[in-house]
Amino acid sequence: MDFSAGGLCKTLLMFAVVFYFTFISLFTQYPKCPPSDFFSPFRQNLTISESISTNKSDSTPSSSSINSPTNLSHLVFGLVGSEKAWHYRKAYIQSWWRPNITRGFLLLDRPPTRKLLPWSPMSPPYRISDDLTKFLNKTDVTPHRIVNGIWETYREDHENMRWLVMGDDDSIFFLDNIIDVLQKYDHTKYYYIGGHSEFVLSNYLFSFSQGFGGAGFILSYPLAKALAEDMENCLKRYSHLIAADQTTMSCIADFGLNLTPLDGIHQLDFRGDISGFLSSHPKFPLMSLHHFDMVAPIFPSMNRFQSTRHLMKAANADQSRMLQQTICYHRESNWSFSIAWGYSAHIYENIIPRSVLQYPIETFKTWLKSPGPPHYMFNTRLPSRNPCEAPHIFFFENVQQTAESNETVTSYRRARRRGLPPCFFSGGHSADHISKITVVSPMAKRAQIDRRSECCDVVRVDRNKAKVKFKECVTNEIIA
Ligand SMILES: *[C@@H]1O[C@H](CO)[C@@H](O)[C@H](O)[C@H]1NC(C)=O
Ligand SMILES: *[C@@H]1O[C@H](CO)[C@@H](O)[C@H](O)[C@H]1NC(C)=O
Ligand SMILES: *[C@@H]1O[C@H](CO)[C@@H](O)[C@H](O)[C@H]1NC(C)=O
Ligand SMILES: *[C@@H]1O[C@H](CO)[C@@H](O)[C@H](O)[C@H]1NC(C)=O
Ligand SMILES: *[C@@H]1O[C@H](CO)[C@@H](O)[C@H](O)[C@H]1NC(C)=O
Ligand SMILES: *[C@@H]1O[C@H](CO)[C@@H](O)[C@H](O)[C@H]1NC(C)=O
Ligand SMILES: CC(=O)N[C@H]1CO[C@H](CO)[C@@H](O)[C@@H]1O
Repeated sequence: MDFSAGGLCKTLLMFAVVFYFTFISLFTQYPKCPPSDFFSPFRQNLTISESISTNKSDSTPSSSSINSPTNLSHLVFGLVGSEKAWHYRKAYIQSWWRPNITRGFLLLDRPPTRKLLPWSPMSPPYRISDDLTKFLNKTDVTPHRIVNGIWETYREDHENMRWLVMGDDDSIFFLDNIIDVLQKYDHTKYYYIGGHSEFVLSNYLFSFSQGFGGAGFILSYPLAKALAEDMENCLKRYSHLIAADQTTMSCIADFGLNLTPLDGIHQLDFRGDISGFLSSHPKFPLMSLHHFDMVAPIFPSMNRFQSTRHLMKAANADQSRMLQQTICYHRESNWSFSIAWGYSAHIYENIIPRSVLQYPIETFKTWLKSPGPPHYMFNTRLPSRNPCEAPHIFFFENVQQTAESNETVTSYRRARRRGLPPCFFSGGHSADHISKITVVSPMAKRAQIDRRSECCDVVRVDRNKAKVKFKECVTNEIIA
């Protein structure tokens, strides 16, 4: 959801009005609703799902398939787009969509023009969204169309669906990680999984309780069904709201549910160079990235689409390590290495603790003009020209996997000269001569996705190269 910086005051005002009406309507309407009417469908369906999940001894085929591990066939995607933008945004979706394997639909506002036909088999199949103008008696129904996408996707395909994933036509999803994360949740229970905005003000203006739709949000089957079947009421109930994600959140809240926010789902409400953010990703599997149109290309000397495809090269080799920050030290020269696997590698000419390196360097700008800090939902480091604080920066170049050695080797190439003298405080060991870093990691995907980071050793530093090897941390190993 975009709104211009100039319109901030107007937006604030609008939201004040919207919240006022929401507040009023909450307190005037709901007491009139017979409570049984309002909650009984929810209760009833909860009971059904509970009985399924608790009756584990039941060995009918339907029950065993309910307990089998979640895989890609259980996910259905609803991607809301527009015909106009699809001409170029299809490149984002095609970078991760697996034709004939990923289930789901692209929901377009109008039929594709001849230029898009015949429809590419590499794209998700498309459907044309319902016209809601008569139903809502409104001319601009864009936010409602987005919400109604939940129903439109559900009605097309929900057989054996466990999770409904809603996103935009420029949402980039990391399917293997999404599956790994969802396997930890019971799909027969009610779940509304999503992500906050990184920009504090976006959460404040829209809601801290909503999943931002561009980053993608995920509904478990019972919730998707309940919401889809209640869609007409939902749209009517909140027809005064002007933001889709807020409408979705409001309707879900009425089922008694709150957001489960996850750290791997990224709206990317930034402007400019987001390399600092991507280089200090939180310790959580990367699930989605959004707003690639709004930020600078993430790799130097590549455009946005090339950058997306390049990032996916690493993701296709090993999603479990994607962007995961791994830190180790080279004592002989007092250097710190910080690797954001598949994206970047940094060398600092100083020993800097992990507690500091976990903060992104603020290479990016705020999404909107922000009156003052806090701008972000995390701490940042300011870019520095101090040779003891400024990293040498390398970007992902290549990935290779060799079955004999069971290893994945990624390489990272220096982006530009740092243009600073060495850090004298730590011994004056310049890293200017390093032009490439290779990182060796196990080929097996990392299973312990939500606990500690991996450890690493700097195994070699020679004339122009450095080599880093990942390993599991020894019990209670201190990375310092
Ligand atoms: C659980 O399974 C048993 C037998 O398999 C069945 O008799 C019982 O009704 C089931 N309970 C529920 C709550 O479905
Ligand atoms: C996914 O799980 C279902 C069982 O729910 C199974 O029938 C199917 O073969 C699995 N698909 C893959 C690709 O593993
Ligand atoms: C998808 O499946 C259809 C029919 O089974 C086939 O004709 C088509 O070539 C497949 N597309 C891709 C990209 O594999
Ligand atoms: C539709 O909206 C217009 C203007 O807001 C109003 O005059 C008209 O009565 C509405 N029609 C219906 C059917 O609600
Ligand atoms: C590769 O790794 C897998 C699992 O980590 C292991 O089972 C296999 O024996 C390894 N193969 C070689 C050649 O080391
Ligand atoms: C590392 O830096 C410390 C000061 O922080 C210094 O005392 C030490 O001699 C340096 N080690 C090397 C090998 O330069
Ligand atoms: C809200 C909701 O989805 N309610 C459904 C619960 O399940 C019954 C059937 O058992 C449906 O009729 C309700 O619509």
